[in-house]
Amino acid sequence: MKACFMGLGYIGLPTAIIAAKHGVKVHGVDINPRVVELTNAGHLHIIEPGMEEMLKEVVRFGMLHAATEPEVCDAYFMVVPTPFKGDHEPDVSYVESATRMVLPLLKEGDLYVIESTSPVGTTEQMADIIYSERPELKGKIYIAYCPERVLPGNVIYELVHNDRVIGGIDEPSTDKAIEFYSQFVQGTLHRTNCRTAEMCKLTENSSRDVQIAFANELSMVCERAGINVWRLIELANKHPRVNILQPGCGVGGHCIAVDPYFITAAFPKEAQIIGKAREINNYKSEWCVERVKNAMLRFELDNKRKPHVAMMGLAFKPNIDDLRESPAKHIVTSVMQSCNNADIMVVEPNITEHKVFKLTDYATAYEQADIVVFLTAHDQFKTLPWRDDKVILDFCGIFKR
Ligand code: SAJ
Repeated sequence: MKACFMGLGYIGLPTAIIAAKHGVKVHGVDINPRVVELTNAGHLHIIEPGMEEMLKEVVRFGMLHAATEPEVCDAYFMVVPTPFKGDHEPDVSYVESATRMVLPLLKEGDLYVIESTSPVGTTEQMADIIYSERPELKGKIYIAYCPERVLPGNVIYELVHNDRVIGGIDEPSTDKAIEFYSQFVQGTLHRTNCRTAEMCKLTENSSRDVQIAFANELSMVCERAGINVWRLIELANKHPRVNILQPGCGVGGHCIAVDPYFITAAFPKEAQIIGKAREINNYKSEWCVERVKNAMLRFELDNKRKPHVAMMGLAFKPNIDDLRESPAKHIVTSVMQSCNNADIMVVEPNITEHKVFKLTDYATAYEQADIVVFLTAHDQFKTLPWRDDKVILDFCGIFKR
């Protein structure tokens, strides 16, 4: 069995490596020659604990080879980005161009799978493209959708142990895809059709977005009402059927803040809560910016000098070094721009340098600042003592006060 992975990014590369480790001969394809070069040299171009050793091993044993072009295989996996175009409209052009690259290579009995997060109907759309170019393959190849669900940082474990949803364009396609994934997935492989599988991925992340929006909304209500939101949520969660998530400074990352738009773009009238949750989570970041600016003005009025401000955290969630789509980074940038680069120290303990921000050590920044703004709940910050002599804006529950 030889498999071709189109896209060697945060999901495609780890999946290709795990498949190779389980005896599948893998041909990995990326349009970026540097990614191909690094991969063939056994160097991981993404950040994922434990993955590089595995890559080195599969490359050494000749189980994984990367190139910029696909070659004849038995199974083809589309693991490319689905970004936005215009106003949050999903853009499936990468899926389409990856599909067109493998189209001439397809032969009877092959499996074609889309893993990329995709709007409902994409798998059928790609099947139409394949059959219009290769009508002789109709009913002779297997086409399915199988989204990934892994949490960055825990990919090695989750790729193998998470349950997966697999939806073919017909029953034999679902069977064939299940047969492939069962080579390395120990979680249950749940069968469905391709439209449900596409919607399932979008639903999982929208559900989390809606739940976080609820927590964020509560945090804004509670500030008005003079209630400690952290304690409130802790108490409400004592109810056996209530499980509220934690408020923060907004929702970031490349999935939860993105995928709900794939539903709202296609179903704007029906998807009311999903759309509103996106608005609330985006608004929460602007609300935080206003709070910081107001605290700085108040300090200046009271003390007749500009404050030293520490912005604690740039990553999009705790204990990672990933700044993509980070609300913390957005807040730091907005505050710096509106305050004409006043004395603002930027802290991110998980990275050593940044091309825009000059970074300060977290303990030094905490010590020197008059106003401390907690944006990302990194573990290091939780070791700091509460200080009555500082203005502390704790948007992510470091002190839960
Ligand atoms: N967040 C909160 N409050 C919370 C939990 C999270 O504000 O109580 C914020 C985080 O700070 C972050 C954002 O939400 O800014 C997203 O973080 P996350 O940990 O919820 O999710 P991701 O983006 O790292 O990964 C998600 C996962 N999906 C779900 O948990 C439903 C993961 O399983 C998916 O594979 C991934 O999206 C993806 O690729 O779709």
